Amino acid sequence: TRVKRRQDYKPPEFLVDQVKLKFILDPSDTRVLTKLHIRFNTDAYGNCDRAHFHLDGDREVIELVPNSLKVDGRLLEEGEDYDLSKAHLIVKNIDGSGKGALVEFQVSLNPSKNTALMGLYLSKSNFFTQCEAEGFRRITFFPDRPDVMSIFEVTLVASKQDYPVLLSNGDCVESGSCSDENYHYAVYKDPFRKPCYLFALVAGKLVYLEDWFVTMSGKRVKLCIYVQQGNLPKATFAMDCLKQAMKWDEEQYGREYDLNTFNIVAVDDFSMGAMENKSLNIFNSKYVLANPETATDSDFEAIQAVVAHEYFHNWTGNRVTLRDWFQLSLKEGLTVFREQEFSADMTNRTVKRISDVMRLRTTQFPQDAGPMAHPVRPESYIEINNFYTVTIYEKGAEVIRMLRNLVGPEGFRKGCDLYFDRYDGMAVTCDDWLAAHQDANPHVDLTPFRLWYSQAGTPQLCASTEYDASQSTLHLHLEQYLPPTEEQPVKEPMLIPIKMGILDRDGIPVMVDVGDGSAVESKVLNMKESKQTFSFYHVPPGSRLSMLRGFSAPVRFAWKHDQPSDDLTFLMAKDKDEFNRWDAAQTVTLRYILDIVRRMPQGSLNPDSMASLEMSPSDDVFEAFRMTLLDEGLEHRFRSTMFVLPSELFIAQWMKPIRPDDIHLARLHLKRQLATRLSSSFWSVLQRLERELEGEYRLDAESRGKRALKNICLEYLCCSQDPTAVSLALKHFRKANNMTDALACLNILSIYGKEEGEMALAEFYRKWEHEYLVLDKWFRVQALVPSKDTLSRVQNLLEHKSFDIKNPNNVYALIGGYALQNPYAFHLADGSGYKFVADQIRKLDKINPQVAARIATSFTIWRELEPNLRSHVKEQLNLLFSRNNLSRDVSEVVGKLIE
Ligand code: HT7
Ligand code: ZN
Repeated sequence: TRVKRRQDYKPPEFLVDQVKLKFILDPSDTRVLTKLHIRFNTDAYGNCDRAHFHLDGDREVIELVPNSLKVDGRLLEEGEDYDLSKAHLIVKNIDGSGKGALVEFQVSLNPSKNTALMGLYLSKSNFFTQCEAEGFRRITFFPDRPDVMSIFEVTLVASKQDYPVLLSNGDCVESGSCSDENYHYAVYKDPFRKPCYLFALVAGKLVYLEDWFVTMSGKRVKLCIYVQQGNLPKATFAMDCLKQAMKWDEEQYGREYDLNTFNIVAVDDFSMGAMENKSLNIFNSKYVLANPETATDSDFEAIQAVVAHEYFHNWTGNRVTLRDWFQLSLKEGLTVFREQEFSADMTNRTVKRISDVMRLRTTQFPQDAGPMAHPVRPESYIEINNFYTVTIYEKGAEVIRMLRNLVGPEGFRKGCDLYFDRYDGMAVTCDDWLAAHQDANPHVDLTPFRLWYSQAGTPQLCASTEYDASQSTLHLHLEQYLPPTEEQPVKEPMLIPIKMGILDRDGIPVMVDVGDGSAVESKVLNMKESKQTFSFYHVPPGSRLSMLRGFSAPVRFAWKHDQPSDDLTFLMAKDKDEFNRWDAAQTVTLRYILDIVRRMPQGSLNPDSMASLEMSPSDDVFEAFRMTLLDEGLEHRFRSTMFVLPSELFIAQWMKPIRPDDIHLARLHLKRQLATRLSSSFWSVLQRLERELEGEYRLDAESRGKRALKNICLEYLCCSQDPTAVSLALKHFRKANNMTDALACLNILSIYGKEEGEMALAEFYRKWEHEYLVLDKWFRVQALVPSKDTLSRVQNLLEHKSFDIKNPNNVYALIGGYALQNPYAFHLADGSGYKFVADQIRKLDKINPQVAARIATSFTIWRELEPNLRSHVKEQLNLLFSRNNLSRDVSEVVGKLIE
């Protein structure tokens, strides 16, 4: 298998100025007539006499129609004038003077066989495309790389009756009936040059919701969301989000939309969230369709985020695109960052930050610490589809956030303006991005910052303090350490911005005075060395530090000597930085859970012995949680988030070797203790919120916060094995007028109820049997039950008539839920969970390798597991790897895991 390396980049030999495509659409025999106006790249290579033009083409799915290949009208002969290999078409001896040539050919495809959902495929009998990253080569022969940018003109021809809607990028410039009256056609022109990964077409029976947006310069843009018949009312929320995003991008970045139409199309079969094809975004239907009965509050928030993300790509990704796929984070990290800020402005800034950080710490940190670690700008890959990772996306966004903090909001805006100005219409690199910011901010030296792009791994930051009472001076000693990774055995110290503050013993902020004449409530320390000391003056005795406020850098922070729990409960109650109040709660609970696990010999914890376990957090911990729960001055949503204990995957990062069962049981023990000790407070908050939420469902932020807090109270009460609470959950489940409450109760009942859980699951299925997106929730809830019996339930559900293994959403809900999000059920002592997942990976690999490879990442932490589990995983990985015909996707992941 060929490894691609960043340092091997060479500009394309031929450029394609214009692409004309004509699709004659048919489910099993689609014809694509391709005309390419090409020219030798004299800018990069000067003049030459003749050169070979290399086109990518996946010959497993596309076939060159015999006698169709011509250059400047001359029919070419195979062998003599062109060669075909498994993945290429090479047209020989094209003029190299830069004068240009017209290459024409026809290919045939069978979309009905395309289960990989890459290239042209069918979903519910409609045609869709997905070209990022390398799907265009499954549609026609083409130099399939992002630095070849062309003007596209696309003609679609299809049966009028079966495909009344015909869409492609840009504006429809012509349409009508064909000579055979059963067929019609539409011609689309996109005036912007674009790489082929942004090409899209859609054809089928769809209806649309229409609206308008007037841009800042007064241009009227037509907005359409296409869905299947019957789903129109579910598209209104996404439409509102789109308009919010368009306005926000104008206000925050001065970016205006550039075409007359913007279309979104929803599809049920899609490997990822959505795709930013120029003016024709294609979305996984779960990020478009919503109403309160079928979608939860979190679904609504996810829709808002994804609609905005794809829209923002119009500038960050489309207008300014990538030179090569190693630069993927240039568009993805930046666009995630833009979406995070948009969502923070639209919802609750602290809660959004907390949920983004939770995700980073639960999924990206383990990736960065294991065999799948890679830098934000990778150096090599085998299959680019494997690099749509939390590191590229979420860590990439953290890097942008640090950059903005480093140059300040105005400096950042100047840097962005320069970036868009300088590189509009070009295919560029992360270095170009940094160069724009450096040039816009000459007073800041960004050189040390560059390491964030090139070094993999999560820096560990260790702190200790020394207080000099005679001078009222506090010395903060910091040490950073970046563990070596396979590709980078020696790492350099990073530039780590640490936002911090000081609180006196009453919790009043102490002005941070580092002796530079400024005194501020919150200060950013820019740590550059591997060891560094910062001194603070005029610090009263008994003061405490609040470190890494707002999670100002993606690092693992720890004090050299554990903070006493009363320091943490003090911060929970008093920190001016709400994020750090939450983080203090995470630390206090994490420490307690780890304490139990470390003190108990392996295997001594079991579900029955937990009740008699004589360990308990100190009273001040319970009190701090009680105060938070009852504090009416805090937003409901924030209060509910404070009660989300650190996830099992996060806890595992602090334990070696990992004992998943013990982590689960210790966490459950803490949850039960909190539930029992705070029971009357949970009841009173719950009852009050029940009253307040009575009546019609409302989607506003305040009501969403109330529902979140109400449902977490109910969850704790059920966790304390209070039978009244379980009956109440069943009652709530039955009378719920919205999916948020119904699903929360279903979840609670399936975990803490007995027959109530089974009843609720059966009732839920009967009610939603015909709602595909709701059934996904039903599959996921069952996959997430933390029980040793979950495996057999998941196995049975695979055979369920509503489950379709070809549908990625179904797979992620059931198999992904089990393997990636339910450690207690997945890590079974006899290894049967691993065998099951490995079997599914083999099956999925034949259908959709990209999805199979994602499921395979469930083994990322296997080397850290306790020996028995480790040996079971190893056996499965070896078996998987020994198999012939694995896709590049799965073999790259499994190969890295066993390396
Ligand atoms: N840029 C999009 C990436 C994407 C994708 C990649 C591989 C295979 C299928 C895919 N669908 C979408 C998504 C985004 O970040 O906006
Ligand atoms: Zn994206």
